[in-house]
Amino acid sequence: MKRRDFIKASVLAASVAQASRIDGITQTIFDNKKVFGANRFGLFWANTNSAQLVSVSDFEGDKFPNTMNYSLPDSIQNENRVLYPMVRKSYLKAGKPSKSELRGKDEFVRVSWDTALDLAAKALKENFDKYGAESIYGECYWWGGSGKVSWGRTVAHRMLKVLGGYVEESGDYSTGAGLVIMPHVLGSSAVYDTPTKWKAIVKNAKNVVFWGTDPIVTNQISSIPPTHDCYIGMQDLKKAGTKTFSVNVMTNDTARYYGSETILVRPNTDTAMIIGMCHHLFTSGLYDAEFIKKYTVGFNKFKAYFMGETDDKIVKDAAWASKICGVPAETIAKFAETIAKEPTTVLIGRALQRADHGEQPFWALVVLNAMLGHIGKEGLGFEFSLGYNSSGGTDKIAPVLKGISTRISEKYENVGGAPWKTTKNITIPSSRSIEALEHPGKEIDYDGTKIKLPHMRVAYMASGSIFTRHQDVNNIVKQWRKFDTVITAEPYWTSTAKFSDIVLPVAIEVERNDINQTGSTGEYIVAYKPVITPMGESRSDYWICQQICKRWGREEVFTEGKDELGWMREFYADAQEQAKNLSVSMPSFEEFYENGFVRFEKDNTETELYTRLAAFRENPNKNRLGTPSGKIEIYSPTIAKFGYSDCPAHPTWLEPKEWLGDAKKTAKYPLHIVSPHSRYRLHSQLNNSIIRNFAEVSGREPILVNPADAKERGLATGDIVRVFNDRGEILAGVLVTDIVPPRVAAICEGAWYDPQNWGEKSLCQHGCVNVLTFDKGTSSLAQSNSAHTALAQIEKFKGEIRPLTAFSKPKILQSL
Ligand SMILES: Nc1nc2c(c(=O)[nH]1)N[C@H]1C(S)=C(S)[C@@H](COP(=O)(O)OP(=O)(O)OC[C@H]3O[C@@H](n4cnc5c(=O)[nH]c(N)nc54)[C@H](O)[C@@H]3O)O[C@H]1N2
Ligand SMILES: Nc1nc2c(c(=O)[nH]1)N[C@H]1C(S)=C(S)[C@@H](COP(=O)(O)OP(=O)(O)OC[C@H]3O[C@@H](n4cnc5c(=O)[nH]c(N)nc54)[C@H](O)[C@@H]3O)O[C@H]1N2
Ligand SMILES: [Mo]
Repeated sequence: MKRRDFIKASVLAASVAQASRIDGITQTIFDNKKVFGANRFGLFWANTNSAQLVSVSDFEGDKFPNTMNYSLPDSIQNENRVLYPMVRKSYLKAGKPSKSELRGKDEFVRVSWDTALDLAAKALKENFDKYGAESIYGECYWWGGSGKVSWGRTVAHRMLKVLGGYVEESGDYSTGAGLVIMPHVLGSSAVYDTPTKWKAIVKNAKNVVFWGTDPIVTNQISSIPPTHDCYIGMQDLKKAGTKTFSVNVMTNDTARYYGSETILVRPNTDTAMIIGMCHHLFTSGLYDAEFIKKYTVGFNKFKAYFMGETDDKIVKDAAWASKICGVPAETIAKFAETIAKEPTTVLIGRALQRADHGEQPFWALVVLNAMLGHIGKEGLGFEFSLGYNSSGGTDKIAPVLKGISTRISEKYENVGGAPWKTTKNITIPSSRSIEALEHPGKEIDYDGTKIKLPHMRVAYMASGSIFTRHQDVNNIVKQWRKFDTVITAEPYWTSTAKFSDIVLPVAIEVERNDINQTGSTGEYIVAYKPVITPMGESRSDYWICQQICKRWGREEVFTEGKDELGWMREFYADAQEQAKNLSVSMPSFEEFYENGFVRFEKDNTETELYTRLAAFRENPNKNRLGTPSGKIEIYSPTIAKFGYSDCPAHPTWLEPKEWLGDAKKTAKYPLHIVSPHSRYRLHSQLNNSIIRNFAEVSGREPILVNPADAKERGLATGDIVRVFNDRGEILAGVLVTDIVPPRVAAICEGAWYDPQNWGEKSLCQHGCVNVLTFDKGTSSLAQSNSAHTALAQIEKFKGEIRPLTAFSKPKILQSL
């Protein structure tokens, strides 16, 4: 088959939605194929037979292939795929919003694509026309699907921009507090800046501190297909025998890989420990006074605070810190001394700031590093970004692939009054959506401004999973009813899909066309191809959004006359142009598409030893930071002006809303629940697949419990327990282990939500940890989520254990 014909044929295979599977199978029986594929887990070979994905095998160019991808055939060809467009019965009957209290209880009715799209397009348009952008919740979120053309999040945003505007969230759940505090401290968002290279760290560091980070686990996935080069650097670090520390609430995989000296800190108390270290460095004369003088402002104000010269009169020494964080004072002092005296790199994770007052530990860590004085020396100082995205490997000399955006071409200014030109998106801080549903019109503080929470009426959900992502799930269930219409584009019957009115079945990476570039070194430009026929009638997010725009008479505004392959060609051609200037060669599009990838081989030696803030260290006048002073702000006059009691003007220890030091609260709920990211999935993704069998305990999400806590409660590994607090209750499977210290219990985020009764404050039978967490902004500054702040109690579950329903389909009617 000629290349062009091959492309046409595969597009056809993907686009004939009603094609009979039986015909497909008889035509293609025993046609073993090995096709290149890529997704957020990595690069792989997809082995197909008879139009099915039979297995996934390692791609040679992926340095450390991610075993998660082996579960792909099971997760993709799973019985809980949404096969057809569906509408909730009461909604369909009325042809408009109806009986939202029956969401999650009503049956779904299979409908044609036309019916589903008509209803979705109508709900969006009518509400936008009547109530404006504030009525449309279009945040969507992040981790579902990928690609430069048909990623659900971007195309949904583009579609809602074509409508005129929508409600979006600034920042993110990952590092929302860091993103807002860092511009005040370092003059840039910092958390997403280019990170220091592993090579530079391995070459120069005598100590590497993993502070609240577990990169062995979290580097497995990436926002763009990873080639996992980071693990080369991480392996080299081990080979070099560099001393490592892990400051954490448990002994995590990274600490075990390196055999790190683990300093166990009480959850959410790192700020106190860091301030205690600063006090010790200052009083013992071990801090770098010259660095502080040359590169920072406001040290004296912070010094007065930790020396007990401010209103509270408390000397914040190591002994003071020890009482709060649980680390012996001598350990705090010795640790501070070691990392001050020897070349040290501090790698900072994000869980630290996904907690009440999450701005503080990030700020405090920057200040501690300023006192250590290593910042900007080759491979040394602090780093926020080596815990994900496979970062820190050697860059390739490669073009940068463009992608579809929400920018609407000026060509279409005469279409439909071009509402996107006159309307503006409404932006609320990340994770404040449920608060908006609960209190529309309420004014909240945010980074020196006031934000009025919008009155949202319609939700368009794609690429995200709110019931596993967001905090206080029982409250989500309650507030979610306030939406008149919920439209969800999903490949699976997730809880979000089940709690919707209109469900649009989505084709995922191996079922559709797209293009992407690998991260973080840029080594490959990759093609996503429909290697199997999309399940049921599922279609790409791009196609879905295009069809909705078509119903508003604005199809071309969305497509600019291009289908997915058309966009792929355009982005590829742009990369070819760049490649010419870089003197690297790229094959024709057809050749690239057939092959599945193009590789850029040449290392970029210029950035090989890149170190964060090296330029600033070298010349602070020429390379001023973006802060008002141009220096690191230990005290921020800007934040002082905001006058927030929950985010003062220098790093400050503030008690979290719930923590182990609060005797009154721990009397009832004595355990701190932390919810790290799982090595067995990407948030909630893959939890519906066979990989669950490697992770679960007694068919539930595991809860890691210390032997002492288990003994006190008569618990053994394999027991099913009820984990509860005032917000809710979940079941989980006990794993007794001293990986977690006494009074800390860990349940990974992302287990599918499985309420016994949809709609009431219900027991989750499966272990979705966010039933227990609370929904509160970190502070008036960032208003990000506080997912890692939660106390609870555990007891052996004595009730009836029912079969799980999380992974089953809802009741489906073939017609009304
Ligand atoms: N307690 C607690 N909660 C947390 C965290 C924590 O540490 N603790 N971490 C937080 C963080 S950092 C994050 S980033 C969030 C993650 O939150 P999300 O990004 O919401 O997480 P996912 O579970 O990956 O959701 C992706 C959804 O997209 C769907 N999907 C897959 N492919 C496609 C596609 O091609 N198209 C469409 N339309 N959908 C698709 C998947 O089935 C899945 O339902 O969770 C946050 N929540
Ligand atoms: N396999 C896998 N990898 C992922 C993801 C996934 O879902 N699965 N998600 C990706 C995403 S979206 C993100 S944002 C990143 C998240 O990256 P991180 O936020 O860095 O990851 P977490 O697992 O939440 O937490 C990292 C470590 O912090 C520790 N910790 C928790 N609370 C505290 C505390 O109070 N103090 C200290 N010192 N340590 C604490 C945890 O025990 C854990 O070892 O990971 C990315 N990588
Ligand atoms: Mo994240």
